[in-house]
Amino acid sequence: AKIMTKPTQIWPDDLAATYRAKGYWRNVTFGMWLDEIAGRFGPRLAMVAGDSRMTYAELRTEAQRYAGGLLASGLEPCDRVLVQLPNSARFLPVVLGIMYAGLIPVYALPAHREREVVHLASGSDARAMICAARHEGFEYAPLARQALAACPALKTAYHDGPACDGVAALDSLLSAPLATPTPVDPCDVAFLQISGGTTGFPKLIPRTHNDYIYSFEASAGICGVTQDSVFLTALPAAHNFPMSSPGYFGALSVGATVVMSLSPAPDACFALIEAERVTHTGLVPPLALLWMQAAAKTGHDLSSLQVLGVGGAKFTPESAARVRPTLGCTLQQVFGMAEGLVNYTRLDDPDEVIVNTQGRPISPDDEILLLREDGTPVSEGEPGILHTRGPYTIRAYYNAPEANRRSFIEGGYYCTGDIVKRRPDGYLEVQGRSGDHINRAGEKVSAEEIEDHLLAHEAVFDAAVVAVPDPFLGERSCAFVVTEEGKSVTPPALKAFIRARGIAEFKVPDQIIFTEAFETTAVGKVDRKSLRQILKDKHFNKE
Ligand code: J2J
Repeated sequence: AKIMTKPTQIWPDDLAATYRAKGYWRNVTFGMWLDEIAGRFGPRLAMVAGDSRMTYAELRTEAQRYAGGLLASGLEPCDRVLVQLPNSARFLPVVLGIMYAGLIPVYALPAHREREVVHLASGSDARAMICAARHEGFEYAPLARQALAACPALKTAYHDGPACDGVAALDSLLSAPLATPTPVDPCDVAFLQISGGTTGFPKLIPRTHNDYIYSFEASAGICGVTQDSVFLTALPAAHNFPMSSPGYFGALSVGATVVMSLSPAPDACFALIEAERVTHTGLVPPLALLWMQAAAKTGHDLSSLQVLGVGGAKFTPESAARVRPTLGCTLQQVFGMAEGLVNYTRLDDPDEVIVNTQGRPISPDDEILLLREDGTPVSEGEPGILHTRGPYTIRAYYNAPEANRRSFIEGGYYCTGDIVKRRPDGYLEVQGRSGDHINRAGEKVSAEEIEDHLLAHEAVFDAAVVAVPDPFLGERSCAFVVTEEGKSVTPPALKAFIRARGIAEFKVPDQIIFTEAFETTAVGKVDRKSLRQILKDKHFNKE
């Protein structure tokens, strides 16, 4: 029997009425939105990806053909479709086609492997999945077969290649175009995204048409994206940052051109910047550092670049100050999250603000609370844990009652876990975080999830994973491991074991330290959070 737990996202009536009255929620679905932009910008260039160049009209037709094929395959409105595509020419037509058909994309990263894909597919009851044939040396068909075998609700997998052994060709979905979008409620969930998360099980983030369209349309304005802009998608397109801050959706909403790069590396991107006269892009701090280094010796003309958004992890003031001198463009700091709230420095802010802060919220109706550990508000200027609610911040994760009790407080505020200071001018400075994850070059890795993988090894008695400052990655992961008595394992063997469990490479610990039995304090056993802190202090914070 088909499982029908339709994802929802509900704001209280009074707030919803306010968001509507103030025009944040336009009551437009992604399907209607695609019709809108195709109507307004039809003959303009919408997308460049490899050899493919598509106008807005062509992008819509291509999406309509996927939509027609998906519905002809037997999928019904609200069914979930897992998408695991790199930044190829397929990405936009496929995800827009899914939404045009009234279906719900579930975004996986190309770096995800069996564990993550199965978790996402089963957690969302996905009925179909669409993946690449090959990307960065990895074949996706075997992964798709593993997912089909592990997830009973998952009936069909398509890959971007010829049909093979249980996996259909993505091209087989290109059929008669669906003339009009399948009607869905703009308050319904448009897609599901994976959260970085601090628990062992990544949660699913349900974003609605209304809230998301507001977030990227408002972002396009704040980021200075216009019809004449060219936006480069350098980061993996499934991430919220390149999707919406302002992202390819923000760019398309104003008639700009979106350029897709299969790699965020300077050589690939610099060539595209020069060839397509790219004006806007977004990067995580380690990539921004790499680009600044490479710009000094590049032969490519980067003069078209106007705005570089940097976010996902803290960008130090020293690095921030080097953006204009090295890349010749304006830096825009972006402090956002897939759960909603996005803060930007404004393009006309003084350098001091651009260099030292992570910006202020998109919306006047983004409400911010800075609380102490005990839940009381901090006094003016004191750092606190950021809680927020607003017109595009979720009120709950999908199907996760326990996580929801931990992550949302009275009034529906989302607890970001970020420790933030608010300046008198309203700008935020990110100081740290209270949750136990590793922010590895912008990818969030849950300590608990990796500990569980380590514990699965027969020689591992106990494990604790911590974040360690890293000059390039921002943070790297270090696993402290206590072995079973009489057993041993080498770090490379343990890494190989973790990798073989089928997880994204960025989750494999960067460093492994074997240690004696974990300390317990005089009063007894400590909780895992304190244990991680004790280990970290002992090994890395030696003065
Ligand atoms: C410090 N920490 C930051 C920043 C995010 C735009 C930009 C980023 C994301 C993103 C996003 C930070 N300085 N400038 O979705 O739309 C950390 C915080 C935050 C977490 C969210 C967007 N920018 N962070 O990174 O869902 O800890 O979204 O809570 O991946 O990244 O991670 P994620």
